[in-house]
This record gives sequence, C-alpha cells and structure tokens, in this order.
Amino acid sequence: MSTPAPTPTLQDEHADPRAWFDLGRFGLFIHFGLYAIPARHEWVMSREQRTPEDYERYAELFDPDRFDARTIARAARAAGMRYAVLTTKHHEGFCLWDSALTDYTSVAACGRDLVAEFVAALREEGLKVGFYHSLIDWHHEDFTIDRVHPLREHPDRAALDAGRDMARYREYLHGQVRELLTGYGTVDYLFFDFTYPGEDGKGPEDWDSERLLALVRELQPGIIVNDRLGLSGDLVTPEQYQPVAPMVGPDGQEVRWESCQTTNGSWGYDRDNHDFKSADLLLRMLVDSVGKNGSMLLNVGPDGRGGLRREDLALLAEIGDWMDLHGDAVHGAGPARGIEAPQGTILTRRGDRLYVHLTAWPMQSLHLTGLPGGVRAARLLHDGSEVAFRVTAQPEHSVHDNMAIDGLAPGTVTFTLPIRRPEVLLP
Ligand code: H79
Repeated sequence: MSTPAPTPTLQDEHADPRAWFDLGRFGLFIHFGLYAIPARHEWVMSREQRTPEDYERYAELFDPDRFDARTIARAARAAGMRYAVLTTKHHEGFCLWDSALTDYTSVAACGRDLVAEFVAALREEGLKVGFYHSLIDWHHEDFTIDRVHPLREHPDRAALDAGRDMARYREYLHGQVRELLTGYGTVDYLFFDFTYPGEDGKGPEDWDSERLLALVRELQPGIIVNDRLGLSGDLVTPEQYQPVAPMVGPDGQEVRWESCQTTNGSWGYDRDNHDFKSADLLLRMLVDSVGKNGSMLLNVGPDGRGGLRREDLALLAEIGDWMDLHGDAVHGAGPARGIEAPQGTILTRRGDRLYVHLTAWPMQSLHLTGLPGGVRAARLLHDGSEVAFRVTAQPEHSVHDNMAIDGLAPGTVTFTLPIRRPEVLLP
C-alpha cells in the first residue's frame, strides 16, 4: 500500500505553487461558445455533421450582451469556489480571445475579448485563473477529418481531407497556447481536451504533446495541467463520474484528481434539458471528492446571450448557503484515512478535526470506531452546538478484544444526535 498523502496545510501554499488547488477543492467550469446559440449541447457541430461554412454563420449572430464575467466570478466566489475555468476554445474552434492567428474569434464577432474579461473578473474576486483549451478543432482547415469530425460521412470526405496538414494545425495549436499563456498574466490551471487514440483518432503525435507541455511549463512554471495531452500531467480529470477511491497512477501512487461534473448532463447550453441535479446531490459529490482526496469542478453553460441559467444560479446560491456554514469541511480538508465511514456518512478531515457528513439522517445515534486519540468534543458544524457522545470502550481497553459492550466493538464512540434534523446541516 502506498503512503497516504498528507492533508495539505496553509503553510504549503507558500512553498508549493499548486497548494491552492489542493486546499481549494472546488471550482467553476464555464462552457461558452457559439454552441450556446443552437442551444443543444456543445457537440452539436459533430452530432449533426454541420459543415464549417454552415456552422460559421453562428459567429455572425454572436453578441453575448448578458455575458458578465463579474457576475460569474461573484457567483463562483459566493458558492465557495476557489478557481474558475473558461473554455477559451471548444471543439467547434471559435476563440473567445483576441487571437492573432485567426479571425474566428469573439473579438472579430462582437468586439469583445471574453478571456480578458474573465481573467480580470476572477482576479478581482481573488479566484485562481483556469483555461480550458480544446486540442480538437473542427473549424480549422488543416485539422484532418477523423471519426468524430463533422465531415466524417461527407460524400467528398477524401477530397476535403486532401491537403489538410496536421503539422500546420500543430503550429496553430501551439501558437494559440502561447498567446493564452503570455497575454493574460499568471494562468494557474490548464485543461486540455482531449486525446482519443486508435482508429481514426488523435493523440500525442498529432498534438506534439511533449513539445506543447514543455512550452506550457516554460511559460507558466507554476501551472497545473491535466493529462489529456496523452501524457501524465499534474492532475487527472474524471469526467462526469466519481471514482470509487482516491485515484492512483500506473505506479499505484495516488495522483491529484478532480471530477468534472455538470449540473444537467450537458456542458454547453442545452435549452430544453431541465434535468438538473439537486444542490444536495452536488454537495454530496463535492464532499465525496474531498473524502477521496480530490476536488470537484462544477460546470455551468451560459445561454445564447451569455447569461447564466436561472437554474444554475439557484444551484450556486444554494450551494453557497451550505458552504458558508460548512466550508471548513471542504477547504483545506481531505480524507479521514483509517477511519471507517458508517453507512450513510462521508468523512472528511482537517488537522485533528473529523467532519461527519450525514447523507441520510440516522436514527438518533451514530457509532464511529477507531478514532485515534479519542474524542474531545463533538458539535454540529453549522451552529457550534454540542452533540452528546459516550465512548463505549476506550482505545486502551481494546486489549479486551473480544469484549463487546452494548453489542458494540471496543473503542466505539456513540454520538447522540438531535432528534429533529436541523434544516441546514446536511448536503
Ligand atoms: O468539454 C466537455 C466535453 O465536450 C468534452 N469534455 C468535457 C469537459 C468531452 N466530451 N466528450 N468527451 C469529452 C469524451 C468523448 C468521448 C466520445 Fe468518443 C466521443 C465517445 C464517443 C465519441 C472519441 C471518439 C472518444 C471515443 C470515440
């Protein structure tokens, strides 16, 4: 078994440029692009096999008068998030910054550098700056047609593919990453998306991942980069699932990880999809990540005018209400190693404090075993009120291994919980 990674502490923040991430645990993902206009998932161009010429017309309609980076940054901050990540370019190829390498940008479309607005707003709110950047580009004329490309079933696929040159696309990709990492000050986090090797796919040779990663590290030495270049990076990003345990690399050692999650199953604005998760569920997922030494990046997809959905705003506000009272169980917290979580609970730990998240309200009492050093006090987190407990057998009595008191194992602490479920306690 590998040595457990210690829970990061505030001191680490100065020594390690990546400690902010390990402490922060919670960020906002923003998927915004032309796909907000068709408003049926960010893969619409591929799913509906739209030609670039046809799809390009959305750029003429692009004028996100309700995209307000400050509103987004404030909502993230108020939700207890510590960083935010914006799609600088998604697979459709439309760029949200003032790229000198293409006219397919928000600046050409509506005169706005949304990346610049985003970065300024984040800094104002004290949030760390994250960029998402798509390796895939369905608009670029040199990007070869593969199995997810919109032109994959085009009758003239071969002719349309002739003359495309991934070497030229690579220069474009690297050039744009250089722009993003030189033009906006410190960038703390970078999410590349994605490698899909094999038949008709693309991978590290297509991106020249080694050179690209070296460029990233040269330009932003303290940055956190994910592993979707097809090389190991600084973190892995399980997409729309919670891993069963702390994630490990090929060598069995634990790795930094972050689950990226949606509020309704779609990343980009999906107008008719109202299948939203509850704030309860999202908070349980967040706490689940922390309890497994991970983080959570929660996505919202602004609409065709750039406004946040009413449902997303309400979720962020409700999450923020909980985080205001319970943030200590998330920020700077980590797994409670070696302590078994009773059914219906998720455990997190920060220093000598154990947080017991009750995902189902138990019948009056809760039994915890194997608490190192016993228990000094137990309180509800939201109001500081004490919770009665008794130690059924002290750990030092555990030599009486086969003695069970009240039917419980030695060393069990029994907490007597208020009969009435406090309104705001639980995720
Ligand atoms: O930006 C969001 C999504 O649009 C993007 N990543 C998040 C953050 C994403 N969508 N899907 N995926 C990443 C993985 C997709 C995998 C599949 Fe396929 C696409 C399965 C089938 C089609 C590519 C081709 C991988 C396997 C076959």
